[in-house]
Parts: sequence; structure tokens; C-alpha cells
Amino acid sequence: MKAARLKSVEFKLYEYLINLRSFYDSLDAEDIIAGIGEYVELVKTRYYKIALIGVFKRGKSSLLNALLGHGVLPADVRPATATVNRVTFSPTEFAEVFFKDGTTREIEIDQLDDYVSKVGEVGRRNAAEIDEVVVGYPSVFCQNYIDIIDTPGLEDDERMTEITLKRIEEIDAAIVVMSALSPCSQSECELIVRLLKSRNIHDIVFAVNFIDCLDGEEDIGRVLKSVEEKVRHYAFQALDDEETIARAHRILDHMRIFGISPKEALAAMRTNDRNLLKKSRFPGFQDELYKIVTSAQTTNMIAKVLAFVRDSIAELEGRYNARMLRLQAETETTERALRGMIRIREQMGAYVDGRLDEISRRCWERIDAFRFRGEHFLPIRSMILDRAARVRSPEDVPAQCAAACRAVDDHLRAQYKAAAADMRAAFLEGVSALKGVALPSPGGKTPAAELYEIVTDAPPPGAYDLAPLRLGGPVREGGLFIALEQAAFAQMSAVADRLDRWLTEMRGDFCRAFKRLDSAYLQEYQLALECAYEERCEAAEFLKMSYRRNRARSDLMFESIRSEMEI
Ligand SMILES: Nc1nc2c(ncn2[C@@H]2O[C@H](COP(=O)(O)OP(=O)(O)O)[C@@H](O)[C@H]2O)c(=O)[nH]1
Ligand SMILES: [Mg+2]
Repeated sequence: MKAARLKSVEFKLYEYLINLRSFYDSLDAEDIIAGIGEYVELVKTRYYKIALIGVFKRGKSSLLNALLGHGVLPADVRPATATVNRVTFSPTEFAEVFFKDGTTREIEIDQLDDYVSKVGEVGRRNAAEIDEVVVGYPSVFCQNYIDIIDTPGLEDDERMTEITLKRIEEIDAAIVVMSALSPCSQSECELIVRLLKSRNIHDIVFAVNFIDCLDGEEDIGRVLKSVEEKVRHYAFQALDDEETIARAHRILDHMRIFGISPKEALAAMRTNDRNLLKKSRFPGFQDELYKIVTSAQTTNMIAKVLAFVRDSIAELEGRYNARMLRLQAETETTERALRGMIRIREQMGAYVDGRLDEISRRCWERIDAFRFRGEHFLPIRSMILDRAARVRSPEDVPAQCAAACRAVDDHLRAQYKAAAADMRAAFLEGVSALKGVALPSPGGKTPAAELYEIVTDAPPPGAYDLAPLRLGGPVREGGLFIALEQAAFAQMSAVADRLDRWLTEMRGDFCRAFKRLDSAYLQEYQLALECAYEERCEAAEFLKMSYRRNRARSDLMFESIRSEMEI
């Protein structure tokens, strides 16, 4: 791809990631948002990690030192490297040790031997506790965010092998380091296959060291050719899945293989020996490696970001669907509750009305018995007749009359009390029946309990507060019965009025209490449910819209990046 086109893709990716962030914001995908931050950084820096990998004592550390132009890291005839050492660019030299327990320590560069080398007791002890050593160095090679990682190497001991293989998962490219004297051992070939299988490794460069031990140009050419053939042969035999085979073709068809002598290169740098440096073939290798790495940096970054975007879009779709389903389920539940609430309110209203009518009918019967004389008429008449029958002479009249008055008065008083008690009982029974109606009871108080309180707290129909029964005018013998009867009837209708007033007041109280109850929380509850329902509907609509809009925008951008890259 042309540089200008790469730049445009890079720019689009950056914009895309920033857009993606707002997309995820609406879905609370904080983990993905954090990931986006890392990839935004990656677009800016194109950070790239390349690791030296191979069997021990093949000159990995020597090669790295030659790249740095100095003997920074320990190299030895004995296996020397015991830790993973990452060299990163820094204008001033530093070394920082990251321990497995999470602590870190800054050390001097010349103390490195004590930490990264397994030669010597101190180094061996320290190395076991170390996760990684980071060496900052003003290396031209490492500027522009390229880190080189030196590994302990395979085959030396199991722990070193494990430390090395673990790193394969996090690198972008590998330099496989072999010796020209014994290249392509079984474990080297296995290692190469393993590197080819790793999805994140986009480049593999082959460095065949120790060419100074070979017999001139021809011999070097022969060894390199044989390494190339062996590696290809072994790899394509060992690989079986399509994706890996395609990657292997890309990496192995035009194999980047170099015969070099890091040892001679280092010696030449020390002594400023131009001829020896040329003989080491190191400058050519270094230039090529730099070109490979810098051009891979961008494509590698693009591939990584695209892979991340593709994965996160898939992840997001899953989350969106799950969220949508949850919202829909919540909406349905709320809607059901709301419908239930409306029904309950209607039923409750109808029920209270029906009950009240029933109660009133019972009360009216009692009241009518007084107003239309009903069952009280005969007993009162017989009381009066009884007293009238005792009149023997006109002198008896006042006494019998007073006794009749008292008897009728007592009778009416008792009947009035009984009627009042029964009317009150009718209300209480009606309220008790309400207890059977299933209603929500916020605050622990049921509507029935509340109404019950209202009835019991209401003043009773009252004590007998009518004036005692009195006869109007002088009582004459003939008109006695009629006067007494009329007075009794007047008293009865006064009682009826009194009871009627109480019933009207009670009904009013009852209805008002029910309305208060209904609006205090049944209606309130319904309103809350209505709000919740609307909120959920709106949230679902908003989610759907923002997802669709973002998704469409995201697809469009993704398509434009892809088409740009394919051209
Ligand atoms: N003759 C020769 N010796 C080398 C070359 N590269 C490294 N060595 C030596 O091989 C030994 C092991 O090197 P080292 O870099 O420690 O290997 P590592 O274990 O792979 O890191 C050291 O003594 C180096 O000096 C080379 O190209 N030619
Ligand atoms: Mg080493």
C-alpha cells in the first residue's frame, strides 16, 4: 500500500475508534471503551514488539547487542540469559526490574548481569523472581515505538523454555535465531511451526548466526538455501488449517533469511573495523530488518485495530440483543402490572359502590320502620291501650297518661338504640367483607383496615337526644289516645330523621374515605406504573435508534476502510 493511502486509512481508523467510543457509551460497555483507549494509542504510536527467539547459545543476546551497537546485555559461551529483557527507546539509559510480586526496582545498566544472567549465583537467584527487565536505551533501532525482546531460549532448561514460549502470545514479530553450524534442529522447526500458528505474529525473520565459522560466500549461500528448504518443508507438512497455511505462505514464500555474525559485528563496532563489519554482514541485515519492521508497523497496527473492531462489534451486538430482550421483558411485566392495577381500581370502585348500596338498603329498612311506623306501631298502640284500660275515673288520667308516655318513650329509646347499633354493624360487616378483596397494601395498611377505622371512629348514631315524649295541651279523657298516638308518631319520625342524617353522613364519609384511599396510593401506584412503562418503552426505542444509527455509521466507515485497503 502507498504511504498516502496508509495515512488515510490510519486517519479513518482513528476517527472510527473515536466514533466507536460514543457508540459504546450508550451501552455501558466500559470494558470495551477501555480497550478502545488502548487501540487509539496504538494508532498513534504503532507500538510494535519483536522478539528474539531460538534455542539457547545461538547468539540471540549477541545479536541484540549488535543491534544496539554495544554489549548492553550479557552474552556468554554458557547459557547467559535467564529473564525476558525488553529493550525500549529512551534518550537516557536506564534499567528497571519488574518482579513477579508486582514490585519494581530501578538498577544501573552495569548491574544488569546480576539480574538477567544465570551465570553466577546472584543472577540465578534474582532471575527466578523476575517477570521482565526493561532496558531503556538510546537505540536508533528502537525509536518510533519498537521494542526488542531478548528471551532465555529453548532447550536449556524447562523453566527457560516456558518463559520463552509464554512471550509468543504477546509479540508482533519474531526473529528466529539459529546457528549456521547446526541449523534447523527438531526443536527449532517445532518452534517455527508454533510461531506460524500464532495469530498475532505477522512477521518472522530468520537470522542464521555464526557465519564466520563457515567457509566463505559459497558455503554461506548453501547453508541459507538448505535452511530455507528445510523450514518450508517441515512447516507445510506440519500445518493443516487453512488460515495458518495462508499465513505460512505469506511469511515463507519470500523468506526473509540472513546469514550474519553478531560476534564479528560487535568486535568491529568496538574497534571501528570497517572490513570486519562488512564481513559480518550485519549492516545489511540491520537495514533490512529496520525496513521490514517500520513497514510492518503500520499494516500490523491496522490489522490489529480491524480485528479488535470486528470482535467488539460482534460482542456489542450480543450485548445489545441481551439488553433489548431484558428491556422488552421488563416492559411487558410493567404493562401487565399496570393493566392489573387498572382492573383492580375498577373492581374496587364497583365493589365499594355495590357494598354501600347493600348496607344502605339494610339501614333504610330500619329507618322506614320508624318513618312509616312499621313494626313499632302495634306495640306502641297496645302500650297506650293498656294504660287507657286502667283509667277508672278522670282522676286516673294524668297518672296513666304519664305512665303511657314513659312506656312509649322507653320503648322508642330501646328501638332507636337497637336500630343504630344494627346500622353501624351493617357498615362494619360491609367493611369486613372488603378484607377478602386482594389489594396492594403499601405501608402495611389494607384499604379495608383504613375504612374500618373510619367507621369505628365515626360518632355513633348518637344517644337518644330527642326531647322526651310530651303531650301537647291539656289531656282530656276522650282525646287522650289520639294525642298520645300523635306524639309517639312525631317522635318516631324524629328518630327516623336522626338515623337518616347519620346514614347520609356515614355514606359521605365512606365514599370520601374510599376516594382518598384510591388517590392516596392506588392511583399513585398506577401513575408510577404508567411512568415506569413509558420510561422502559422510551429506553428501548432510544437504544434501538442509537444502536441502528451507530451501527449504520460504523458499517459505512468499516466498509470504506476495507475498500481503501483492498485497492
Ligand atoms: N563465532 C561466533 N560466536 C558467536 C556468534 N554469535 C554469538 N556467539 C557466541 O555464542 C555464545 C552465545 O551467545 P549468546 O548471545 O549468549 O547466545 P544466546 O544464548 O542465544 O543469547 C557467546 O559466547 C557469543 O559470543 C557468532 O556469530 N559467531
Ligand atoms: Mg541470551
